Amino acid sequence: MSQAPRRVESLQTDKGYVPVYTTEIVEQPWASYAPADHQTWATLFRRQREILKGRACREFIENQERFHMSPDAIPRFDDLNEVLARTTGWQLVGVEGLLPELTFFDHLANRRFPVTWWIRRPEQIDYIAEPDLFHDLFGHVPLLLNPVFADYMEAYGKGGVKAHGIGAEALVNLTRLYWYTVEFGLIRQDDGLRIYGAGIVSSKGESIHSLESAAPNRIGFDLERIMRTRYRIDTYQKTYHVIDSFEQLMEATRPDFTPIYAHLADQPSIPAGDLLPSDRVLQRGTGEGWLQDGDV
Ligand code: HBI
Ligand code: FE
Repeated sequence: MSQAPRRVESLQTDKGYVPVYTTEIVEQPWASYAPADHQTWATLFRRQREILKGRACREFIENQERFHMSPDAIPRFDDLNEVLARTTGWQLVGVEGLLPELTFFDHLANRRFPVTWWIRRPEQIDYIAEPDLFHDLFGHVPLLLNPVFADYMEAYGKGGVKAHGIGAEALVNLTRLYWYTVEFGLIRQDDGLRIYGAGIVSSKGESIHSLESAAPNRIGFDLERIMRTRYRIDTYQKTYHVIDSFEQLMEATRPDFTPIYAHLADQPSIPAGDLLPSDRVLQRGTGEGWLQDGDV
């Protein structure tokens, strides 16, 4: 049994945290999780599943069931990988935390999803700035069973590897796309507006805010508009982008992005809370509670 890894604490600052940025793969030390770790998983799992009834897209809940995810214990990566291997071919790999972008893109391009091996401490149960095991496993993994979304994630990774060769502007555009879809995306389904973004489904407050608050804008998905839209890391989103289907997302990422980056290079970025006359507006937000600085 390899020595259980020890969590490398990232530097917590008043601006959030300084990512550790490691690249190596870490075996999930399932046997060394403490009872408190399983209890944290159970508390977060039960709370989010309750809040997400009627709020998460149907594929999200269905796929958690297919993975047999439960509050009883932190899922084993090996068990989840068996399900993934016989469905969409994705595999989970344990990591310490945030990866350098190119490493992250390369994993996605090869159908490997990096999952942080440690779970937040009890005192961090309501909020943790960096992605922990709960965010990755509970939030990101279920949709990897959806064939179209699984294809999108691979295409995104391949696009990221290419963008890394093109330059920083292309990377910013691509990071915004990930942010407003994979992390904070909404989808319009026949029973109404639903959540698919991992950053939302793993957050108690934002699961409610994203769908029910009058404060944020909600606009129809537009690839180039998203790539120009700045975002905030430390608060709820000012604007949520709504897709009509995962097929729409996959179709949007089929073309080569190189000409899109060139076309966007001389267009100004869009502040996170602004609306454009060309937007398909589902809700014009009141902007209540917005901070006026700090979007990237
Ligand atoms: N690393 N482990 C991990 N998980 C992420 O979601 C992640 C990352 N590195 C970079 C990153 N996300 C974002 O910058 C992507 O937009 C690339
Ligand atoms: Fe994430």
